[in-house]
Amino acid sequence: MPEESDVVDALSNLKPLSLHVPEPKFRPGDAVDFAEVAVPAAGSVRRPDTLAPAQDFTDLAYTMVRVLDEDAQAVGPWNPQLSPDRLRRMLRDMAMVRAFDERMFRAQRQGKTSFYMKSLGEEAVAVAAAHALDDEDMCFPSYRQQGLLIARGCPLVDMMNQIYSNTGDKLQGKQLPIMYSEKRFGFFSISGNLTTQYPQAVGWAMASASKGDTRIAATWCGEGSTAEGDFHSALTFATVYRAPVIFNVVNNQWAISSFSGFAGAEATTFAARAIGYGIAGLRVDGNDALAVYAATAWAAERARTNAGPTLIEHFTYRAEGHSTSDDPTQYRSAGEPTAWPLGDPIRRLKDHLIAIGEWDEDRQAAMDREVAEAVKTAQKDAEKNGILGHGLHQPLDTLFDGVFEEMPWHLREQRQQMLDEETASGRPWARK
Ligand SMILES: Cc1ncc(C[n+]2csc(CCOP(=O)(O)OP(=O)(O)O)c2C)c(N)n1
Ligand SMILES: [Mg+2]
Repeated sequence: MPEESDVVDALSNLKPLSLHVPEPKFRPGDAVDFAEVAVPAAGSVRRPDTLAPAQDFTDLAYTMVRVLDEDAQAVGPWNPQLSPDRLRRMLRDMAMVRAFDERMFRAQRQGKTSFYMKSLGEEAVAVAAAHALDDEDMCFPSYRQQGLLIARGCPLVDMMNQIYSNTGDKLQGKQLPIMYSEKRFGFFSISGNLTTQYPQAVGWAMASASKGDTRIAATWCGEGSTAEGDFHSALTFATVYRAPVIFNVVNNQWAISSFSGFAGAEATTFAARAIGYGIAGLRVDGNDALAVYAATAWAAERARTNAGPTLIEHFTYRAEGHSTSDDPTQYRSAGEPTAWPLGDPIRRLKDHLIAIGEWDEDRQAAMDREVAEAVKTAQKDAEKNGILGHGLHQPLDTLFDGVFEEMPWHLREQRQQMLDEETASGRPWARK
């Protein structure tokens, strides 16, 4: 038996332990060079059968499905062979998202709303997915998939009313601006609590399957959000029951001011999270609308034929701040967005349409004018219902509506007390 003092002596010969703390490559003021980001050639990745067992193509979690090549041609086995009409509609939807973002960002800066979040540079992720899914499929998005609503035809005025929390807001001002809820468009209520949508999507998909329905679920979260426990419990349920669900991880490199390394990106890819669960994993060029479309269509077919869930990592870049409350110049180099090696998703699809003789610069310019005009007109209409601080809010007592089917006695009392106080104060909020 060694003496206790012998053990202490032996340990004292070891090197002290140390922690690895990830550090982003570039900070404000640094020159940016993304040469270390591996970008495989378009068309170089094989496309397995949608019924193949997940363990047969684990390599796809470490490469990148890409369709659009350097000459803007669509190449390789993942080319979804879309009609020019479909390509033009996807292009227009992405342009509409960008125009909408631009205008609502400005509205926030003008004090018309308290908050906004752009999806600049990530438009293909939501828009191409919406085109590849059936309209009846159920989406469980995060706050950066406004492209789903726009591609599914949600009226812009309805989205703006929600952003302004005005009298036209069907959510009665109960949700933070941009946290839409649109049952009509298969768009589940956005939650500010990251990744809660993942287990909800799995539950919905399991219910769809257990009822013998044909609809599948798709959900989205950011790469930072994969660190949440909900992400992992959702994947466990999904693999056990082979739930018909598509998990999208939007790896836009940043989670507010935390870079992707803090969610595990230094050690492996986010698509590789699928492997430990025995789920199909694909890693996709998120700025290539055709690759996003193809991967989503592949995963949808897999889910719809009961072959199980798929996790898709969309490799992209958040070209703007996290939200209007963020200032990215404080923590990352201003050179990053322009140096990003995968380019701009709208420009790439536009170049492709031009390369195949189905588009030109004049039509692009006309389309840009047309979407900007549509957004402007919708904004005028929405502002008739009120903007922040201009009186036309939801009546104060709607605060209590739409939560309980039968309002409990103590809330009825509180509501009455509030109305009495408002009436006594002579302020114009109270409805009755
Ligand atoms: C459970 C929880 N933790 C923290 C936050 C604060 N928060 C809001 S967004 C965000 C960053 C998320 O980054 P990511 O998942 O990469 O998505 P992205 O914003 O890049 O699309 C954080 C930390 C939150 N809303 N909920
Ligand atoms: Mg992110």
